[in-house]
Amino acid sequence: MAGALISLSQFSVFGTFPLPKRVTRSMVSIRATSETSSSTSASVSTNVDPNPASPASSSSFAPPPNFKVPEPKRFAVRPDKSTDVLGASLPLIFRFATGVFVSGYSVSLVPKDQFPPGQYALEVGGYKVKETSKLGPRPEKPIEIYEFESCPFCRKVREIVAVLDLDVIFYPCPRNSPNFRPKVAQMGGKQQFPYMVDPNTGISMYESDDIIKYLAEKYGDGSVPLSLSLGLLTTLTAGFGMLGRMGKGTTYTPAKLPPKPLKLWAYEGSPFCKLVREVLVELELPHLLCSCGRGSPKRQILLDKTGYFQAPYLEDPNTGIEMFESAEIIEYLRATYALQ
Ligand SMILES: N[C@@H](CCC(=O)N[C@@H](CS)C(=O)NCC(=O)O)C(=O)O
Repeated sequence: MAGALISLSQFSVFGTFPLPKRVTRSMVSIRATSETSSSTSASVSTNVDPNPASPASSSSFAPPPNFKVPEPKRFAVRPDKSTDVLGASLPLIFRFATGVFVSGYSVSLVPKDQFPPGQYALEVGGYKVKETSKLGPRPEKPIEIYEFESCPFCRKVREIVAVLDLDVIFYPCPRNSPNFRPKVAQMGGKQQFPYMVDPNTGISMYESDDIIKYLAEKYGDGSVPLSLSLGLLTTLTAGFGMLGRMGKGTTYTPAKLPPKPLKLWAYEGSPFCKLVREVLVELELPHLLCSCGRGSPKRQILLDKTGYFQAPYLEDPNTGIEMFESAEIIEYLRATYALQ
């Protein structure tokens, strides 16, 4: 837990705008919209080469008029989203739930009345499900990954990110996108995805299997889960799993590039989180993924911060919006950032 707290405290989006604890009514808040980008977010800034799509200042972003954050509804599917959620659940089957559980995951059932109040746990009948995991060394700065949602090689890397419970800044590189695709070519010599940069070691690399091995060795116990070690079969199942989404998260939708990365509490195995990620990628919105798979100590951090745990949870330092609920997050992102 301490490790997770340390790794998160460096981000200005986390430290600068604390939410009141135990918000029970709306569980979300809207902050002032006139922030400038002069805070200490240098390590996660989205600045890229000045070009037509260079980032606008924070003050040019505002939530849609009369925007209201919704109440969280755990495991509830908005009726118009049932097909989407079903399609986004397909990888759970093809990928044997890889990306749901953090490494070393274990559970124990504790009678409800013996469970410490305020501690995160699922409730089943009269019991609390206590979930634990075993994490490796924590990176001081978030890993940076350039990728896009519908790519099976990228999915494999996102799965190990969830397994290792890593925080990652994702720089989306959908087809025809103007900013981070060219940046990858500049940095590594070609447009191939995923591409990883570890600012803690100065190491950068292409090749999903090499990235997976590197991350597991550096930030895990060195072992790669079997489901990520099967070569072509791993890649094929990652690809088949995404058929239900028909290429969503592949192509760029013209959008405004904000100066600060958004922050998304999410994990690869959650279909609700996947739907939000697709839109972040299509709009080419850089985002700090705060990994919170089953067994992640960060579930407790989000619970302490908002009084509730549910993924996805979005924090947008460009507008001050903080919210649960995938369907409404998607609408918010499109209304705030899309140009068409
Ligand atoms: N209606 C919500 C449902 C989100 C949801 O239920 N997410 C699950 C993960 S797939 C969750 O947070 N479960 C709570 C838990 O695991 O404790 C949405 O669309 O965002």
